[in-house]
Parts: sequence; structure tokens; C-alpha cells
Amino acid sequence: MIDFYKEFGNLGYLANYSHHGFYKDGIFYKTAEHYYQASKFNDLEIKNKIINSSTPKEASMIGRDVNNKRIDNFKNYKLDVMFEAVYLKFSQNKDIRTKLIETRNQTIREMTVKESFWGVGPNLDGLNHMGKILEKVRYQVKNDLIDQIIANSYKKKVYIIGHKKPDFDSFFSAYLLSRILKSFNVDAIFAVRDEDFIDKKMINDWLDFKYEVVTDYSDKYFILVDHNNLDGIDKTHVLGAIDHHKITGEVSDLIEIEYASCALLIYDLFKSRYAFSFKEKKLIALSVLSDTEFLSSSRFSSEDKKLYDELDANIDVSQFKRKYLITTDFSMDINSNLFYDFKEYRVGRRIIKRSLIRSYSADKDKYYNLYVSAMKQYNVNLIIWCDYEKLVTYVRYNDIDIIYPYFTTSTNLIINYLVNEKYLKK
Ligand SMILES: [Mn+2]
Repeated sequence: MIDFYKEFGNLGYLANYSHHGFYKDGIFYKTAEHYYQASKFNDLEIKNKIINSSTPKEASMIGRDVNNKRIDNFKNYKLDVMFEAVYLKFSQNKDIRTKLIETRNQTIREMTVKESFWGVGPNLDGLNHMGKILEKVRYQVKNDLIDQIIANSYKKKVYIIGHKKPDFDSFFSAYLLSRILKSFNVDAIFAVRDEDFIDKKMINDWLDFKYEVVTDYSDKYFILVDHNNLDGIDKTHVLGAIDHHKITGEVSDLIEIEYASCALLIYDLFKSRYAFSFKEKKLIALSVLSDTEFLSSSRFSSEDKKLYDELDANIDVSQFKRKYLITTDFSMDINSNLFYDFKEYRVGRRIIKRSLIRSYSADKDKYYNLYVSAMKQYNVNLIIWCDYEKLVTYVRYNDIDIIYPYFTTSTNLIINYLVNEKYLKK
């Protein structure tokens, strides 16, 4: 539930008085409120007075003055006008558009108690039209981004591709999006960057799809899924990107929302336009298992759970966990284990080279110090060590040891934690 009140604080961007201006027909409106109030009148003098007023409050006072003659039956249009105002505001201000999209499918409420039409009213049972319009706008701007990706892709051969060393989610997301785009008549090709798969067994058992291996990026167009670092791809060749982590500033016009898995995000984005098959839904659910350590990771949120349940995949999670959960094999040498689940992350100008280790408690006690002391030698600066018994995450960043009190394999979460705790400067 997203409850906002007035234009202040974290959620203030949702309010009509927030200072996010936009253009319509060559005219600049300072706030959505300016637009809404100005739309009540045909009289140019009043209109201009509203547009030129310096604050939304002033605009509202002029607009509500009963001495000013409104358009006939304005009340019949007012919901449409308000939708337009809010839509223009969010579609022309990318930073708050992103914030709005990040609220996923949560209910939005304007907590104004003296307003039972736009807000929730005194008994919280008001019409809350403002909240509903924000939800509609959220849906619309998300769809605009999808339309943009599809439009960019027409009449081109487009490679749908995930990260290097593909895991289940990256591999399947690329496949799934290529299927969906084909249904929109895009010449989409399912591709991987290499065949050095993580989750080998799970991929072998479930993802029997033909792919192309692409290593020369120079003469091709791409749509990136899951972990959108360019990694050698020219920015101008990227037609779109969909990711369930917020990590890079390398690609513009991307859809980047925190979801349990990239395939789950793709499902949520396209479910109103593409009929997912029973099999596809099951594989989406498996991608969630794979990316959340079989639903035990903190990454699996209550919003994710709603969607996961909606997939109705009927999966015995503990059975899958027994079969596919692979901890680090400590009979292997340190070098290959450090680079088994290895990724680079960019934080500002810094590059974080992180290795993910999965172990039970006994192996943690036995090997942790050994691996930490090998970091410098192998040029790794972040180890995320997940203990599957204690459900605790041990983090080593350069010379700093941190015990993260939850179980997570989300590097993004850990990096944000390091930044917030000032261990890591942006
Ligand atoms: Mn993923």
C-alpha cells in the first residue's frame, strides 16, 4: 500500500502540487494542478492567469473561484482531465516515472481526509480517484516503455540476450522475451553470449531451446535482459533493456524494476498482451526459485509472492531445492570457485568484482578465511558468502568484514547496504 499526503517527503512526487512541470501544445505547466485548473476554462484571460500563477495553491484558488465561468459540465470531464494532467507529468519527468513504476502493483491512496472524491475521505472509504488515476498512469507509462522497445525493434533483426555466464533466469528471460516479441512480429533471435552456464543441471533439465551464441557484437542490434551491463556491446546498438535489478547507468530508456526474477518481471509487463502458456508459467516460477534460492532469499517480496501464486505452477519447492540447490564445491581449487559465480558491478566510477559463495555452516567455518585471504591475489574485491543453514550472509568488501543479518544472494542489496553504511562511497 502506498499512502501519500501532500507534496512533501518521499512520496510527495505523487501529489498534484509537486513541482514537476510539463509541456502541452507548446505551453509549460508548472504542476499538474496548474494544468487541471487551467483546463476548467475557455476564457483565455483566466487560463493565462492560472498558467502564470507562481504556485499550485494560487492556481487552485483561481480555478475554484465561483466568479470565474467554467466550461459547461466540466464535472463530466474532470476525471479525464486529471488523468491527462498526471499522465503528462509522469511521462515527461523520467525520474519520477521510474519511482512510480517501482511501486509495482501496489494500491495507491491519497490520504486527504477532507476529500472524499480525490482522496480517501474521513472514514478512509472515499472514492480515492487520485490514487486510482495514479495507478492507471503507472500502467500507461509502463506500456509506453514496452511500445517504445517494440517500435525500436521493427524491421530489424534483434538479438535478445542476457548476461555472460548465463544462469537459469538470464537464459530463460532471453528466450521468453524473444517468443513474446515474435508474437508482435519482431524478428527476434534468442541468443547467449557464451555457454559457460551457471545452473547447468536446471537449464539442461528444463530449457531445451535452440539459441545462437553471439560473440561478435559489432554489427548487431540487441535487447538486453537480466543484468544489463553493456559488457562490450555498443550503446547505440541497444534497442531496449529489461532488468529486475537496478544497477547501471549504461543503458537509457530501460525498464528496471526490482522483481524476484527477470522472467517474473517480463510476465508482469506482458501478461495483458501475451497469452503465457502453462509451460511458460511453470518456467517463470522456476526462474523465481532459481533467483531467490528457492524462495528463501529476502529478494522474494510479498509483491513477488502475489505474482508467483498467480502463475499457479503447482511446484513442490522443497523437492526442487533438494534437486537443484548447488552449494560451492570445496574440493575444487579456490580460483575456480571464486570465479564460478562471479560478476562485475559498476558503482559510480568504481568496479566491484564480486564472487558469490554458497555454503553450509561447517564449510563457512573451515574455508571463509582462506578465501578471504586469496581475494587480493585473484583480484576479487567483494565476497558474498551465503550460509544456507544459519540463513545469514557474510560479506567481505576489501578489508572489511560484515555479517549481514539476512539471507540474500542479491548483490545489489548488499552494495546498497555497503553504500548506506558508508563502507562504500559512490
Ligand atoms: Mn536474474
